[in-house]
Amino acid sequence: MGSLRDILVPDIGDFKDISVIEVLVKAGDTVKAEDSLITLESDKATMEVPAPFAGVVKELKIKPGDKVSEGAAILSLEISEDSAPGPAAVAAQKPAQTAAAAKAPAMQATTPAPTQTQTAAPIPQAPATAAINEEGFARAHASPSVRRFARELGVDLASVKGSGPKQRILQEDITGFVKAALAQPSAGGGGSGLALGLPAWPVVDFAKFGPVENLPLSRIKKISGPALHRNWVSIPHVTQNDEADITELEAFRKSMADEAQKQGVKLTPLAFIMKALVAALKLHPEFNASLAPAGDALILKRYYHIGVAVDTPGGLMVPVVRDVDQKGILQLAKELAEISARAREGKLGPAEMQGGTFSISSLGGIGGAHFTPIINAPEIAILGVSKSSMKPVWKNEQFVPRLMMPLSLSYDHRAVDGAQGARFITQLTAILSDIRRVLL
Ligand code: CAO
Repeated sequence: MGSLRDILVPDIGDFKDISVIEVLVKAGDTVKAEDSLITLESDKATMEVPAPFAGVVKELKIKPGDKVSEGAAILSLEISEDSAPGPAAVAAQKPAQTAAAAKAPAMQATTPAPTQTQTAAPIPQAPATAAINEEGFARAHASPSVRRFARELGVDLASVKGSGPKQRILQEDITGFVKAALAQPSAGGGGSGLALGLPAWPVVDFAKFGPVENLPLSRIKKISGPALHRNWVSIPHVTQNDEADITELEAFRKSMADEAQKQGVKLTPLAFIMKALVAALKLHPEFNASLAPAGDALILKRYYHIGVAVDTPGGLMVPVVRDVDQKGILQLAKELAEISARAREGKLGPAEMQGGTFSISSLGGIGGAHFTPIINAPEIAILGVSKSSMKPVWKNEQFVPRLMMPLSLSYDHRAVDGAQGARFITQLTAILSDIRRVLL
């Protein structure tokens, strides 16, 4: 049996009747010397009172909301016989305090305790989940133990909403914040989705500078925007550009146009691109894949369902053409026309936009050369197609006019190396340059 001793509120400078905002222990708890017992809050700062000795809490003598001054009993502690006094006991039980930003200097001036824990100072972060805005962190209204807890989890207090009195951030606010962040869909492969710790978006009153009009985003944009944003910020994109010589392919397409038309099909380059793409995917299966949720494996798919971005009046939609490897060019062209028409009429069902293994975004019918398509997660890569044009190409010791089609391959660098990306696009351009290679 150890001796029973009352632990008192230590010298807290000139402060009197300070609120107890947290009691961090309960009867029966075993505490070590220096463990925090309570948090006090004046109008200038919050501070924690550490245990001067190790022992077992026998009885609490205060509760949150009480007002205390130096000498008030906090709890009775059964002190272990072998317990050496902690530095807090040696330093007359000075409380640990934290700066409440601009409020701090006054408090620091009154209690310059050598044992105090300056929890506002950077503590090395555990798994770095988010960048911490130090200024905002220091300004946040939270006790030292909550600050320490937030540091350990890499949570930026500036982003956490406090549910305590005067919006004080409590430990459960931090756990709630982390849970909410973890519940956000990850990018497949481990993106935690925690807040990025970026400065707030500037709010500008544009009308101050000239006439403005408010154009609400379409329903599709409102849905696709956050997904595009997630994919853009959580997937390390690399975009590899190239040009495919489609001179022969285009001649073949034109020679087939009448035959296709007789079957009611409009043959555009896209059906050929899809077929060439699947041939390249078969040779590079790591592009027809998704990262496993844990981010430690690639799930290779043995089916070839190609998503095609369709520009509709309401916004971008990506219907999926299934089993492209098992279909001929004319059938693909027919299906493309059908799904893009239905997308534009807003008649696509959700199932028709699921199950894609790789996507194509073709702006070839519009113009421009090369762009950075955003990967359609959880796919690994996406092919951007731009408008082909005649260019002088150096061939057999002379420049010859060739029809060149710009291609932009964006891939997830977590799953695919630069060399693989370059090999894939080189393979694809080779197939498009000689479409007979699809048969190989
Ligand atoms: N180079 C040159 N011409 C091209 C071409 C290319 N790469 N691709 C298509 N064309 C031509 C077609 O041959 C067609 O010519 P004609 O009318 O003279 O026959 C014309 O451009 C229009 O083609 P299209 O766009 O109607 O048909 P498509 O099969 O190429 O594309 C579809 C279908 C649905 C992909 C397309 O209509 C579309 O919506 N594209 C936009 C996709 C998009 O918005 N992507 C961005 C996503 S990120 O915001």
